[in-house]
This record gives sequence, structure tokens and C-alpha cells, in this order.
Amino acid sequence: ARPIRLTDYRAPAYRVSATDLTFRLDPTETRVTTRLSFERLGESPAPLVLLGERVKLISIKLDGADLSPDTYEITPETLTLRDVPAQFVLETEVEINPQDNKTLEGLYMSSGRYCTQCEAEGFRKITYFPDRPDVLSKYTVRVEAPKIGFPHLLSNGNLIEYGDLDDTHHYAVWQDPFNKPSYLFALVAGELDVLEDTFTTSSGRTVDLKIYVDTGMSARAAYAMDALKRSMAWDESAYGREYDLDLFMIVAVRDFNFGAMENKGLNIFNASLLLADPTTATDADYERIESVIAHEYFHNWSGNRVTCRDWFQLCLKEGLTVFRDQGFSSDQRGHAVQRIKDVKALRARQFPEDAGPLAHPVRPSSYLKIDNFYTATIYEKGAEIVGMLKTVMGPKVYRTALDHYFATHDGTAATLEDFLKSFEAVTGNDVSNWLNWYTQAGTPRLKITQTYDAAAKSLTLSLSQSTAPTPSQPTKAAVPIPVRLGILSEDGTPQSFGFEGQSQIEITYVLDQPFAAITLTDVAAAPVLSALRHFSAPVILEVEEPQSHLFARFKGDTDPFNRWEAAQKLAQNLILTGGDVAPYAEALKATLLDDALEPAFKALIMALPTEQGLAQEMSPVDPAAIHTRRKAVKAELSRALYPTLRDLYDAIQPPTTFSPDAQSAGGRALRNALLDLIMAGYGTADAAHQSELSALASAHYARADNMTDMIAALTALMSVHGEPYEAALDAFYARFKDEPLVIDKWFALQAACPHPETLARIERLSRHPDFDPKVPNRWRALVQNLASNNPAVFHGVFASDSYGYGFVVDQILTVDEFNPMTAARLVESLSGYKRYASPYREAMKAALESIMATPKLSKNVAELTAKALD
Ligand code: B3K
Ligand code: ZN
Repeated sequence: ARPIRLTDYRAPAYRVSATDLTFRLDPTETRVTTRLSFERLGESPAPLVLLGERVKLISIKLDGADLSPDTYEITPETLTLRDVPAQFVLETEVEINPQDNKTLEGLYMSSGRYCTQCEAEGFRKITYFPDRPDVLSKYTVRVEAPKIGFPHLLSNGNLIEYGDLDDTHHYAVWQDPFNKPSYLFALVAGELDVLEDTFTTSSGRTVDLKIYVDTGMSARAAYAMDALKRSMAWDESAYGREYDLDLFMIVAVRDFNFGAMENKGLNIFNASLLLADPTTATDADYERIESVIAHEYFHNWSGNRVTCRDWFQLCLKEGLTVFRDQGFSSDQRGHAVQRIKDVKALRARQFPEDAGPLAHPVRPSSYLKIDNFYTATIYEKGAEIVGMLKTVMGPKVYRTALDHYFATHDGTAATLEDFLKSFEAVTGNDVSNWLNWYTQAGTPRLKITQTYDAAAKSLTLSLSQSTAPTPSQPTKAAVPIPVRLGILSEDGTPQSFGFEGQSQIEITYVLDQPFAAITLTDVAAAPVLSALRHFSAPVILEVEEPQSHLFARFKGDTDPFNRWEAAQKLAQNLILTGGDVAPYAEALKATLLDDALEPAFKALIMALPTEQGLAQEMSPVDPAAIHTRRKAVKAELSRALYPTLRDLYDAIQPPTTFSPDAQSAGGRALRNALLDLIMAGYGTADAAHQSELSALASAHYARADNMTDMIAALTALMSVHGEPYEAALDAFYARFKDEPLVIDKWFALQAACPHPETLARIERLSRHPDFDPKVPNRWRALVQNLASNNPAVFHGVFASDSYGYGFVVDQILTVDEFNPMTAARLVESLSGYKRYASPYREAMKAALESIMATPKLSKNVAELTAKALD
């Protein structure tokens, strides 16, 4: 297959002034009639090329006259008309089969309902169309279906007409007044319950809000509704963005390839990111629901009103929208805690991507399947770039630039250059060097060396940046790196200093050259540097400093991010290079006893770096050593702190009524983190203490009145294993067997258990009657959790001949036969093989080769596997 390249971009030859669609819904023979008004954009005649896949052409008319087959050409992916006038109406009728569509892209069926997913290139599975984001048009959609089973017929925009066709069938007509690209089209039909509310916009308009869910489930949409209203209010106050239609709808579906989709006026959500109540959803679920509701809603401006010219510009909408949803979550839940969580996610998913064979720029230059580029790099690194621009420009300029961007490009399909130009327009400064962040792959390393001159009371910092080569990018240019920094004294107290003639407590220095040196003056005593505060840039920081400086920041950095970061670094050193646990335990104890700190922050600081995170710091990676050493340090810490941990745990009385708010969630997070660290001592405890710990975990389970505490208890019981663990799992299954979203957790939990018998258990679970690889949520619960969240079992550290790789490969190949997009996402788990020690490296490589050797691979899986092996 030939790659699509950014440099090959050509503007469309025709614009579509109106799109009229009629759907006659039928499970296996849906008829779609499409009437498109075309106008040629260029001077000279050009062929009309429409895209269509798996659609059967029934009829085709140009300006009302049937076309004879010799006037057009059909391939499996296109319909081409060589000779067309400058202006014309094309009418096609096609047949499609939603029930057979297990790609979950285009029009498909989920739980007996019709639903759609069109981004990025799914609309072409519905009808022949110029399916590209820079062709925008106004849609009128008529949906016809049986009344029984399909009382709700939904599409984008406003309902302008509905009624009966006859005794058995009815119809609805929807009109969307805004121009939109085809990827934002949506249709839903079926039996649904609806939760309704309203929102009054800042200009006083009333918007009807409707969330459609499985029958009987509308109470579980209440939290999503609340999050939606908060999102709408936040976008008005933080960005001046008001909603633009009189109706906003969300539909939850069970079968969905990813999280959610921002279709204009009709968002479609994976049910797992919408439905919540205390007995079925964890605090982490509530938090995700809040942020995804916000994310999809915010797309109404950053994505829908201003869309992308082509898919290479994907991060124009995704990076910006992630940055916007992070800002929202941060305002809702606390800036420090949110930043730490966002950076953890960035490092867990984006850093490894940027360091391996799948590394690609935030704006890639070529692809085979765009589905493969909905990556952490495009989303999370893309968001970091927007965040850095805001840090450097300041919040006022940032807001003015964004206003300028929305005003200038409203109703159009824009590029990253357009976005950057908005900053130039409002500042008058050249910001073209920021483009390097978009076009260059790889995580920059920022190295800082420090020289303190006691006599002159000055601290000189030498800063340098470098980025290692990545596939097809051997050399790298410098990027602008904002470095927020301050200094502390050795006991952890913040110090002021002079910089450029002024007294400062913190500065943001922008390193935009390969190297620079700066001098801080009036530095009273030998200082402790606190650099890259709030993680002011997505780089790897290297500072040479004694352990005592890390302890100083752990104890007293006023920047909570760097305080957490220092604790993580110290823990990482203990695990990877060894040493005395006592000083770290002391510092952790002081932190836990500090009443000024939030419980949610304490919970975060207690969590040791993950095995996956530690793997990024080791070369070559030895997953067995990482697992063993981490476990040993955790057990030692648990023993050293047991009385403190136990006192703190016992002192927290869980509230009698559940509230999902951030503060209550923080309390639960702390109590559960305490339990987790307490239980880490199980393996090395004597029999008496073991039975005490086992009883503690079982009691935690028995008393849990919400899903967060239940999952924490089950996780705690993993250390005990055996009868108590099995009993709790069985009780859990029996209680929730009719709740698919909870049974997903039951699968996920078992797949993530770091225990020698887990691989056999996972294989058994893959034959469980409730396991269905055609349902992405269920499949990911089992397979993705093994591949991404259980390194010990995935890499077979308990028995070197039983890697999890083979199981994952079989699963990728099974799912690739019907859902390539979802299958391909798992290839990444094997892609880092070159960084691993023998024998893992060879075994992972062999696993990738066995994928590559399989006949009839999808483009999706083939593209990623070939890159991983390259
Ligand atoms: N824009 C969608 C993602 C579509 C993924 C297509 N493979 C959801 C989001 O980012 O908001
Ligand atoms: Zn998005």
C-alpha cells in the first residue's frame, strides 16, 4: 500500500453546498440515498472522485438523469466520474449491511440499535462521498425505520419534521445549520431512555440537553449531565465559547472502538465513559467521565466550528482540546493533583512511544491508516505544546490569541500554521520556531549543570538540549523549552534570588537554543535547584545533584509537582540502584503526617513508580529484576512504616453517604493507598501478621459500599491470593453478573494480577462464556490489561518459558479479522523489544514476526508491525 503524505495535499476539486441523506434502516439491507450539490472550485474541468467502501451502488443520477455504467468507474474504494459539469446535483442510492459491520466504523448495530462512527474515514462506509475533513457542507438527514424497536431516530442539528409513514414505520428529518465535514455526521436509532435537562447560555439562550442510555439506566447518566453543564459554563468563562445549537444530545453505546466522539450536536459515547453510580463506577471512572464529557463538548469549538484541513493536522483539534479538558479538570479537581496525573499519563504512554520505533511527530508527515495516529503523541504531547505556549505567552495573551484563532477560522478547515499565526497576530512576535515541536519526533533531553560561587553569591546554570534521532529524522533542531525554576535552601525553604536585575522567587526561562547559560544573583547560601516546575515542558530533565537535594525538595518544595517528582526520583533510585530505605521512609512519613497536604496528593506521593515507568529508566530492560526489586522495596517500606500506615488507615472513617466530588474521592484514594502499602508487607510477614493483613483486606471488601473501595480491596487481596481472593472474586461476579461494565472490571482485575498463575487464568477467562472479542470493552479488559498493565506476567518473569506475548499475538490476529482499528492498538505493547534484555528481546521480536508472517493482515496491523520491526 502507498502511504498518504502531507506534501501531497491538494485542495478539493469540488465543494458540496448541500448534503441530503435519506436512510431506510434495515439490519442487513439499509438503503442510503444521497443528494449532493457540487460546485467546481478550480478553473478547468476535473474528474469527480468520491470515496466509498463496502457500499453497493444501486442507482446513480446526475441532474436527475440516470447515468450509464460507462460514464463512471468503481473500485473497492472509489467512484469516479470523468466528465462532469461545473455545477451539478448527483444522486446515488447504495445498500449497506449494518449488522455485519463489526469494524464498528460507519453505520453499525450495537445492542439492537443503529449507531455510527465516522471519524476519521468511516463516512465512506455509509455512502459515496468526498470523505475528507476540508469538504464542509450543510446536512439534511431523513431517517426511516420501524416504529417498534426504533422509537428514537436521531441525527445532528435540529429536528425539523417527524411523523408516520404507515402503521408500522415512522420517520424523522434533522437539519444541521452549521457546515460540517463528513466525519462529524452521526445517526442513532433505537430504544433508549433519556435524561433531560437544560442549560442557559451566557447570552440567555436555553439549550435542551438530552442524554440517551440503555432502558432503565437514565439515573446513571446524572453525573455525566452534571459534568456537561459544568463544562458548558467553564467554556464560557475560561474561553468565551458559547454553545451554538438549541439542542445537545449524547448517546451511550456499548460497542465502541474508543472513548467517545464529538459529532455535531450528537456526541456518541462508549457507555463505560458515561454511566456511573457509586455501586458500579470507581472514582477514576467518575474522573474520566467528567474529563471526556468536557473534551467532547469542547470539541464543539476546537474541532467542529474550526476543523482540520487534513488528518495530518489532527492535533490541531486533539492537542488543543486535551489541553482545554485538562484545564477544566484542573479547575474542578485541583491544579497540582491534576498536573501530576496528566504527567504520569504522558510519561506512561507518550514517552515510550517517542522513544521507540513508532515515534512520530505531533504532526506526522505520512501514514497508511490514519486510525493508527490517534496516539498519545498527537493527543498528550499535542496538549503539552499548547500548554507551553500559554506558559510562555501568559494567560492573557493566550486567551486573546485563542479568541483570534476561533474568530478568524470559524467555519473553516485550518492548519497548525494557522493556529501559530494567531499567536503572531496578537503578539507581533515570530513564533515559527514552535513549529519544530510539531514536526519533530522524540522527547528532548534538557541537561542543567550548576556552579555556585559562594564569594559572589551567584548560581550559574548551563542549560543544554538534545533530541535523539527517531525513525527517518536523524538530526534535530532546537525547540523552545520553557524552564520554570526556583531555588530552596538545603532545609527546603524557598529562597529569593536576583535575575536580570530583579528580585525573584521563580522565573520561566525559555531555552530556544541548543545551549545557554544564565546567572542567578544574591543567592545567599548553597542552593537546591528546583527546575522544570509544574513540568513546564515535556522533556527529560537531567540535573547532577546530591541525594540531599532530592530530599530537600521532597520535604519542602513549594511547587507540589516537583515535591512529588523528587519523591518519585528517590524511590526510583532505591529500586534501580539500591540503598537504605530508612531516610526515604522517614520523609514519606513526615509527608503523610503533614496536615497541610491534601489527601489526594498524599495518595499520589505514596505510589511508587510503576514497573513500566522504571523500565524507561533501565537499559537494557530486565522486567524480572524490576519486578523483584520494586516488590522488595515496597515490602521494606511497608514494614518500616507499618504502625504509621495502620494508624492513619484506622483513623479514616469512610463517610456514610457517597459523593463523587474531588475531595471525597481524595479521601478514598488516600485510604486505599494506605491499604495498598500495608498489604505490600504480606509476602514477608510472619504467619500471625499475615492473617491480620488478610483479615484487614477481607474486611475492607466486606465493608465497601462503593466500587472504588471494592476494587481496592480486591487488589489488596491479590497479595493474599488463595481462598480469600477467590471468594471475593466469586462474590463480586455473582453480585454483578448482569452489569456488563462491572464484569469488564472483573476481567480487567484478574488480567492485571501480578501472580505466577495469572497467564493460565487469562487463558481460561478467554474461554469464559462472558468473554467476547467482538466487544472492544470486554476484549480490552482482558487483553490490554495483560499487555499494558501487567508487565510481570506479560514478560513471563515468573516462568521464563511462559511469556504473555503469544496470547496477545493470537488475540491481535483474531480481532484483526473483523476490527483492525482495535486490534492494531495492541501492537504497540511489543514494539519496544529492542530496549529489552535477552531473552525477552528475541521472544518479543519473534512474536512481532509471527504477526507479520500472517496472511491477510489489515493495513492497520501491518503498518504498525512493520514499523515496530524496522
Ligand atoms: N475525535 C474522536 C476520536 C476518533 C478516533 C477515530 N479512530 C474522539 C476524541 O478525541 O474526542
Ligand atoms: Zn478529541
